[in-house]
Amino acid sequence: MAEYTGKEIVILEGLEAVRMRPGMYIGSTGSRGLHHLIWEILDNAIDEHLAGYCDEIHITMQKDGGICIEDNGRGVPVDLHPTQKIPTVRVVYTVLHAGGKFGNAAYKVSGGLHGVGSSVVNALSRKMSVEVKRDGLIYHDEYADGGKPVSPLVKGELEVIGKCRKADTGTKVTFYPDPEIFESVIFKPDIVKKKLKEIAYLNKNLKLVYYNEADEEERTYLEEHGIQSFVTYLNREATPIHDTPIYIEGKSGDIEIEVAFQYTTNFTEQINAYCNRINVADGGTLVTGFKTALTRVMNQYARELGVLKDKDENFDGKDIRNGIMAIISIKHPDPQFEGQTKTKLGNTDAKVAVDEVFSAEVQHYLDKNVDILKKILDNSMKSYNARKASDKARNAALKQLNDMDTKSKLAACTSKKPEECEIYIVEGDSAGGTVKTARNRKTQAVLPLRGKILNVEKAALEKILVNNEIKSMITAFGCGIGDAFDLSKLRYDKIIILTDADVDGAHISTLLLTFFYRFMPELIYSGKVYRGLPPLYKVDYEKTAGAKPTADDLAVEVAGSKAKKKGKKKYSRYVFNDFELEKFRKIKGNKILSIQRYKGLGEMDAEQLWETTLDPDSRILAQVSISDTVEADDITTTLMSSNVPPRREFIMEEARYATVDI
Ligand code: 28G
Repeated sequence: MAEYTGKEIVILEGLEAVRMRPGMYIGSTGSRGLHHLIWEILDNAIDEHLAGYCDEIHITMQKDGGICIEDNGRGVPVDLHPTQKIPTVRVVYTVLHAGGKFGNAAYKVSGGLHGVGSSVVNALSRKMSVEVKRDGLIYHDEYADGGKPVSPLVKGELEVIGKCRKADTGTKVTFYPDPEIFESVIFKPDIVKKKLKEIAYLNKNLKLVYYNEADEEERTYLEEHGIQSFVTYLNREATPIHDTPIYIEGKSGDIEIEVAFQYTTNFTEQINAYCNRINVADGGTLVTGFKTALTRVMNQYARELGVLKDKDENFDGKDIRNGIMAIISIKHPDPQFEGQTKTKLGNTDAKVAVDEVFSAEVQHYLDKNVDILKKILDNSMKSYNARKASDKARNAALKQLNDMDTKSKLAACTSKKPEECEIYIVEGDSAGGTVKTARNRKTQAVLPLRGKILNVEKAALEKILVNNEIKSMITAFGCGIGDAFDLSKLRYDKIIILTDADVDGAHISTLLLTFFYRFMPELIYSGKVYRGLPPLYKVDYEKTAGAKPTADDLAVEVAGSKAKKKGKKKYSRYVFNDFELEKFRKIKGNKILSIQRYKGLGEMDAEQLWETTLDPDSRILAQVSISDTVEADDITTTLMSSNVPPRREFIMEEARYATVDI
């Protein structure tokens, strides 16, 4: 585009604002933000599906780093936009917040983190092209350097680059994320595939075709049974107590409700909720409606069938949800997302609607499937009895927790100000000992753990609560567990898991994360949990003639006066994994003198340990986060199952790349 008119400058300023503060629009410029670009474009295609015009979306990860998404919807309108006086397509892709929906919130139902739409993706791309098939013609528009149009307009209209059948309609978008904006512009196939799978479950009969040019992998995601199959999938490592997930659907006013649930022999409950396909991780009214209805209906059955003898006895909601895996998905015309992260649904009418539809329909189902009803009640009864029996044991255990400080191996820090304190949870007594010597006693506490810790996914609550390792942690943190959890009582600003950089270490750290995730999830959600990343190697090296040291090269003293006279300098570097070591070997100008491989933390001396894992100025910590509930639970189940191969695979990957998400 040669010259800009006044209006176009305003548009470009809008996109420039996105480039100035990408985080405000897509969350981050890291991997999450990068992938968010795909979700944002996908969302628009899904909206077209929800509007009833699109049943197939193709997603191609191109060899050249681009992502191509194509839908068979109506195609973004190409006509002149009434107020902007340029083709609507160009408005959609260059005007901030237009997003194709022009502020019509009810229209946009599939959602996204910010719902900011296509122009944001364009603003953050070095190149983007759009093809629209409509009325038998193929239109084209292209943008470069953050959304600047590069295609000419012909008499104010979009370029036509070909013809097609009249019935052939749709939108195709190809974009290349801008490396000046993102830390990396490499998309991860696993993340994309996982998302497509979730989208397929939440949008039954929408066909998603994935293709990766790099490895020629092609996959089709199509879930005829939607969330019912989703439950089956999430329960794939568990043992269900009835064959197929129960599926309920119905409408109350203009709120559409779908629920699928299945009981397993696990002791946990999991309810994933979605409003307009947006995961509401903190639940809200739709979850309350489901829980209230389920508790009421099941207690009613229990009394009718004489399962509960005493008229005044009731199952607790928790008894009834023991072992449940449920998905609630509703469509609401005017969703109110609340809370700091906007992940809780606030509409009161959603509670009423879910309660009404669910209780009516589930009774319908259970009246006809009395065998399943009995299995569920039997399961509730087991939980009820265990609860009664364990109340005593639990109280005793909790009481014991309060006066057990002496037994814990905690080496406390002297400061009592949580905002400056950290606790290191260290694998093994010997490493724990070195950390104790090396740490800053004022702010760094150390809790050594002995060997493997209990797998909370597999153990009963009474066992968990009397486990020494677990008791020590609960006491040390000071913030309680479960319902009694109180983040404001946490004694530390950071909880740092420190294990060896090997498979066992990764396993222990996963067991710890699972414990946190199940008993104090807020610790992870609030970003208090970290993993220390101890190096695997120490490399000593020299510079070859002419090579200049960089900021990464740490000079070390050279023994012997001869070497000193010659002006020879030795350097030393910590290397964190094999991949990095390979990279280092390829750097020209370094002559490797020796490589020391640390077998474990225990092999490092206090000074090395301080430098690599304790010193806030030089250590490397990875903050643990949860991408979304589906993924998180998925990984805990994969890891915790007795099915060995997938467990190993994940842990090895963790050990190599030190992935931070769980
Ligand atoms: C391939 C990747 C992403 C899309 C459509 C279809 C329409 C549309 C998109 O309209 C402007 C706002 C409301 C009418 C709507 C087509 C109505 C009639 C559409 C996509 C004008 C946006 N015909 N498909 N936007 N509307 N697919 N896929 O982005 O008033 S965006």
